Amino acid sequence: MFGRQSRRAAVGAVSLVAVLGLAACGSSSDSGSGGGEDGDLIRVGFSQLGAESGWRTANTESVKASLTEDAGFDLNFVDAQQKQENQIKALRDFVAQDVDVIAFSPVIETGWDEVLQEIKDSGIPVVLVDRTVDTTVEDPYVTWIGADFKQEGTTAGEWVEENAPDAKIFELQGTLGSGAQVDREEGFDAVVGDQVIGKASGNFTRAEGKTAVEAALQAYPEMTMIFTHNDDMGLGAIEAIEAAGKVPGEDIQIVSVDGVRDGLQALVDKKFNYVVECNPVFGDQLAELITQVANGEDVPKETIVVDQAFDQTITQADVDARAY
Ligand code: GZL
Repeated sequence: MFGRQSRRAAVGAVSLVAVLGLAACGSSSDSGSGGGEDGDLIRVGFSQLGAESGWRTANTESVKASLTEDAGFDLNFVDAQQKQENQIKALRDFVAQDVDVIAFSPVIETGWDEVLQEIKDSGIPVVLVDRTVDTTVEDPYVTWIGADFKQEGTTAGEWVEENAPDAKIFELQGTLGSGAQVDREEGFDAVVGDQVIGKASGNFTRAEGKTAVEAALQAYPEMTMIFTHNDDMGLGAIEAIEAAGKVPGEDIQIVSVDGVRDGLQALVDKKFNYVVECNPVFGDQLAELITQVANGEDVPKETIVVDQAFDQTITQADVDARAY
């Protein structure tokens, strides 16, 4: 596959073609799956942020199921256990290995300038996955695939505005500084921020979500609703609410994001009231993007993964039929 020298040459050639105004000579990779133009495996370094939630587990399963050797990939998949320093180390290792493409889901938006510049200097293209980055590095990645987090927050807020206009809301935030937390909060608060009485982070995990809600129940006895940035923290909230002798979904309503199986089961069980999906199953779309990037083809700057939303009309059959 491309070595760094040929990658730089390839980039130069495309730029030259663009300047001369000649028709782009994008290759027509007929594979539709992985495999570089020369038939070699595409060597991919993937830094996954962790295994903190049902969403992340489903996303990892989808990525691994698509980036297989049979599909034309040589995948080096590294789990960072939600630690940025582990991701930065993995990214530097991928540069040292001179992989063809680097893909990663950044645990938080900031702190990547140095390593993104090192990757850019190496000529290895970056495909950003799921989470977003806030960096001073110019043009740090070729393409991003993920969900519209701000819209997810807006959708949740609009349901609250329509169905619980007097709710006193505790906002259970995801990992502070992550794109998902920042944007969901922005979308939700723009609609019903005046109903939010308190906020705290549960770091997208069930255990930390439970701990945060145990404290919130003491601090905000007037609370009638929790908006949780993911299902896993919401499931921890259910445990805390029930331990306090209250009824989740009634005494304290729960609006959530993700739509993983356990979250939708809580909706069927009437312990959640509304769930906005954030679809983690986009491995095939990612594989296609990585193939196009490796082959030097033009790709869209972003690919939005389509979401839907669920209320308590969802049935057990609906939940049983879902892929994740
Ligand atoms: C969203 C993703 C978030 C999920 C959480 O695309 O980054 O991270 O909502 C996960 O469940 O931890």
